[in-house]
Amino acid sequence: MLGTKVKEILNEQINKEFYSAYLYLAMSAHLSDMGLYGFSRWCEIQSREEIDHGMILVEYLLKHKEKIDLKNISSPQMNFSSPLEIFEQIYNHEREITRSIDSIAVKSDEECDFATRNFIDWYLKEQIEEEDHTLRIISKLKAFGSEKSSLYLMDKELGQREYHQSFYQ
Ligand code: OFO
Repeated sequence: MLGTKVKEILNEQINKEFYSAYLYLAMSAHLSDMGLYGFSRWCEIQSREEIDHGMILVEYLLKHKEKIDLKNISSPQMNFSSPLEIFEQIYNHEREITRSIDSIAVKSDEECDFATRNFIDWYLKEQIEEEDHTLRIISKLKAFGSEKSSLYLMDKELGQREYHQSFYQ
């Protein structure tokens, strides 16, 4: 049986993951409008991964015979000024998600819900990767992003990203 508070914050986390998917989709659409199709693809794939993250939480709750509470998803910001602004926002957003995952780990410990404490490790690792990838892109944008030819090459590189469905094992 899962902890009472843990169940609540897992349901809140489902909402945050689906909101993240919305946010990445908005960014992807904006980048596509700017003609940066590789950046756009990167964000679109991230949006799909966020849906997977939400679904893994749903499946986890269902496996434990717990109730799913699907809350409203807010509209994300739709307009941005530059790829650098977008990736800085992504980094800040992912830092907040990390804090939110950390608080699930803390709650699981407080409620002696060791199943969830173990489960949430997968998300903690995922956050380390996401923050790292985003910071690398920000560093490159800061170093070369003002040159059109470099931006073109970065766009090509980010466009190579492939979608792999995320699974919790
Ligand atoms: Fe952006 O990561 Fe989900 O959890």
